[in-house]
Amino acid sequence: MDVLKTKLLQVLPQFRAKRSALLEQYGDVPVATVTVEQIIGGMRGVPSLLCDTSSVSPSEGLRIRGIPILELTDATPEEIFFLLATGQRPTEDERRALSQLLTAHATVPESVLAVLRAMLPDAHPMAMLSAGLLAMEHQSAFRKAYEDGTPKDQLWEYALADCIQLLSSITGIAAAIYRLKFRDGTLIEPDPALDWSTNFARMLGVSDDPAWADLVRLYLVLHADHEGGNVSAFTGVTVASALSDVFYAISAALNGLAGPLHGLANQECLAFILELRDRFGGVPTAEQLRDLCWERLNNGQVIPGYGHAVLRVTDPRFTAFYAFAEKYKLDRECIAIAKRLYQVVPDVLRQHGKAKNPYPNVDAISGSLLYEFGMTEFTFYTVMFGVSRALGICAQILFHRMVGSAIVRPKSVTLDELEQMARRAAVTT
Ligand code: CMX
Repeated sequence: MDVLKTKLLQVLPQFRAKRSALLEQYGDVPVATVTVEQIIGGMRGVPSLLCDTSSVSPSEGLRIRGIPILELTDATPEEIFFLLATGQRPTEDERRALSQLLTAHATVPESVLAVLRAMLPDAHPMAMLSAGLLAMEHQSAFRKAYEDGTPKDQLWEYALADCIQLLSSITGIAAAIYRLKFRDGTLIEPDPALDWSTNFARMLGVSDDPAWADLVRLYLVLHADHEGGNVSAFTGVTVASALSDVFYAISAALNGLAGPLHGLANQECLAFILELRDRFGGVPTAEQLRDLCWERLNNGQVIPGYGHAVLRVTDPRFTAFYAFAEKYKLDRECIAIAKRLYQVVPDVLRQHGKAKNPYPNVDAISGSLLYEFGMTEFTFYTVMFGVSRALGICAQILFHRMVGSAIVRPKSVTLDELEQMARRAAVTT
């Protein structure tokens, strides 16, 4: 039995007992209210989803299973996945065993390569990643188990098998997309002796610098999960709640991550930084940046990499990347511009007065680091994000299958119904 399944079997009774006790003791206790503004405004802040893998607080940012992300910056992505899924950090033996599992299928099947090759030259790398995962769906152990009538409380075991298969393939698929689209089309074979992220760094073939492999590791750690309410996690978990398998669910999640207000923001952010570099012939002064930011805001454009739906402080993941740049003394133009923007933008956004959070999110610097090492094709950046986020969404789906969560089905209301509800509520309050 694989190392993760062994641990999950140990923690499964606790997960189920905790959920059942909550339902039994407090099932009908109201814990929140919802305003008209929240219903119209993307359900912002409504506590209506269960996500045990991670949490994001406005004042502190991301915690993975209760551990602040800044305490996990030396971990490998395998450790993070183990922690997300089980709630416990792995021992060294467990980490190594999981690493072997996750690198076992990094060679991309010919059938998947054929799909990638058949896509048009202007296909976005995210569309290719999503399609590549769908092309693997026929392998789903979960779908087969469901069709065979496996009892619902055992389905999680097959979801786990799919997660391992998907995660061990996604690095190879992503690297293949990069090589096919942006390099000479030759693929670099995985090395089974290397761990998940080092293999990914190697298969991309961007740089031999050990700092590059360290950056890919950190990138995959920092983007792995960000609770359950963001577009990609919510989408993935919702699709899986219909008992669609993990290949369908992660492919759907990636389609949401591809949006410019979500995962694509890192691409937009680097485009912004390059625009600044080209316009000012290098690193602009603080004054020039301030003027340019106001110009954008006055044109109704956002400042990419700044603001957040939940956070109200500098994103700790930005802080971790910033520290990485300092550690490796990375100070070429893009990083220098990202750092200078950090000195300027929060004040500008505060004065502008619209954004609830004037501070940087992770995207404000992540792309500049990739660019520094020679990954200059920024339409690929969201694929890097997607490979990482697949860890968290897989862990979230696993949790829901383990505890037997219901299909997601909130109630929608029409504008007229909402108006009537609001009128009635206004009279009684
Ligand atoms: N620049 C300019 N205006 C901004 C802004 C920014 N960086 N961030 C927020 N605002 C504006 C919003 O557009 C909104 O304006 P309207 O009322 O005219 O629609 C207003 O401020 C209030 O927005 P908010 O409540 O502070 O932020 P939201 O929760 O609506 O949106 C986010 C959050 C991230 C989409 C938004 O801050 C944004 O567009 N940022 C730039 C893009 C970005 O960096 N995205 C990456 C997010 C990380 C991720 O999810 O992956």
